Amino acid sequence: MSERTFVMVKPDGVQRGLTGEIVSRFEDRGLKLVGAKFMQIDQELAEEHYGEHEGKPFFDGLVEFITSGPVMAMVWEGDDAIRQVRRMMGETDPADSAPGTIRGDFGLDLGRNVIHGSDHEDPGSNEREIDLFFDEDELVDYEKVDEGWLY
Ligand code: RTP
Ligand code: MG
Repeated sequence: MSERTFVMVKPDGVQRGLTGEIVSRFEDRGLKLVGAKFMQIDQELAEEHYGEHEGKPFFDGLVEFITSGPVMAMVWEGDDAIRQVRRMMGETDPADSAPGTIRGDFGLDLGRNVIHGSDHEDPGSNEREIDLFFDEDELVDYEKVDEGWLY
């Protein structure tokens, strides 16, 4: 089933110049980019985005990190996109992530793990995150020239 997922290159990924590499991986996988925004997240947005983790010991550090520099916020579309992106990302901790995954290839540690993707185990998190970061008119509906071969 075609669906949309929210993906973000975190401040460490942007600072290290990994944005293009990460975009390339999703393009190569056949996913379709339908929205992108280069931005810096403020405290309020960070606390809402990571609201599920409020009260946990790592919450304040997580908010501080995600607001520490620009991010590339994106929406990608394709069949089973939420789970496919999570598989391409690897595990939360880069140390547990297989080589070939984004966190397995580039992540440094649990905090600096380069990328965020909507949680496929939390239904609706994709739509909630997309709504949080994008207005409806910032998402682009279009067909790829090679429709039939790609999503
Ligand atoms: P994300 O939301 O950023 O895509 O990461 P995730 O789904 O793989 O992991 P999640 O459980 O949602 O945690 C969000 C971020 O919080 C940091 N974290 N630290 N025990 C800890 O110290 C701990 N657990 C999680 C990670 O940076 C994780 O990406
Ligand atoms: Mg998460």
